[in-house]
Amino acid sequence: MQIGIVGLPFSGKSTLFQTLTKTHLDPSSLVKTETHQAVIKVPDKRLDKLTEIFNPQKKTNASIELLDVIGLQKGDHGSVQFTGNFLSKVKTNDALIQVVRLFQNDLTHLPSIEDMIKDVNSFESEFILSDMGIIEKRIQNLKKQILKAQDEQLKKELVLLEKCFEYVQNEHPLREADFFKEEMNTLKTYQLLSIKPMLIALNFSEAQINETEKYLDKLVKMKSGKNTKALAFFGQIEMEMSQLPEQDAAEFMNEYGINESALDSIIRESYDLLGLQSFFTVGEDECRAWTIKIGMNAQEAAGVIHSDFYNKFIRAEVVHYDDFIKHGSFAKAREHGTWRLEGKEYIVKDGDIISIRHS
Ligand SMILES: Nc1nc2c(ncn2[C@@H]2O[C@H](COP(=O)(O)OP(=O)(O)OP(=O)(O)O)[C@@H](O)[C@H]2O)c(=O)[nH]1
Ligand SMILES: [Mg+2]
Repeated sequence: MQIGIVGLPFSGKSTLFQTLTKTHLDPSSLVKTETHQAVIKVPDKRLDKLTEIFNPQKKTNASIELLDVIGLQKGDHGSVQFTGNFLSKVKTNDALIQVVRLFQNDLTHLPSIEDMIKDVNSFESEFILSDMGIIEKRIQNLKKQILKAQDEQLKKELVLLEKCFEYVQNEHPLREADFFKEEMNTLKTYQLLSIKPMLIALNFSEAQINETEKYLDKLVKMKSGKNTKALAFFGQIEMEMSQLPEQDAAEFMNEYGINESALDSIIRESYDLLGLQSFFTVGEDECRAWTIKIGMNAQEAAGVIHSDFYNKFIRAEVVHYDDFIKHGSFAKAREHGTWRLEGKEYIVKDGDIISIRHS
């Protein structure tokens, strides 16, 4: 899974990237022509607990690839201008985090609610405009092809694209539209932008800690459509915090009244947006969290571990994390019937501990 951090210049993208990846970028590398990329571990207290219990040689968290996307310029009237470099980085991302500056410093004024709305809208317009161009071109092409050969598949695609065109023409992002799974697969090949799930991350300074709700409420009213979420974070102090030892960071957070770190909340919201969940495999060699789409069955989940497990799947031994912890061991969980065998059609739940039986 790959998530791109986008936003206007000076909004705090690189600050958030450094917070989430717990890295420290050389200031000279923060020039606008470079894109930073890193893999982050998805924190999961359940995996930590399982590791404590099994004491394996290796612990492997689920991971997300994160991109700090650079290459944006602000146009004459405050509008955003997408560059080729920006588009090429962003179009393959599974989801986007848009950082919006709401902090003030020596160089900038304190943004108002209206400024926030303008920033979010100018970005959205650009996404929609870019998609409109792609869809329009494809529609023209399809019409030509259909004239030559009456292909039913192409006709179906044309109907789908005309529906999309109407949507963007009415200035709605495609992420809010309803598509069937098959339609989604077709649309994936176009690498559209407004279809990507979007997390809007409002970057406040710590002095505004009591004001975030006001901004968030307004934003949620304006952008309450499907596949969009919003949250507040405190870029500067959270970056400093992320570079402290864990214990000190916890005290620091307490002091500022921050309940959840940006890392935790952003990952949680991203999982939610993308319809993702985790299951675990445990053992003396490795305890590991795996990421799958909600709704995947046991055989599909086995395929995420290894394609052989998909092809040679027989059964899955399953116990939910909560039941395992409640009963304390596999044997006890079995006595209570919570550790059991499931067939390939079993729909995996978030927090299931699974062992695959294969031929
Ligand atoms: N006061 C304050 N300053 C911040 C905050 N977040 C970022 N900054 C500062 O704002 C400046 C820009 O932050 P960056 O993270 O580099 O912003 P960016 O979006 O990556 O900028 P570009 O890559 O140039 O588009 C830096 O000097 C940061 O230290 C914040 O929450 N509060
Ligand atoms: Mg930057």
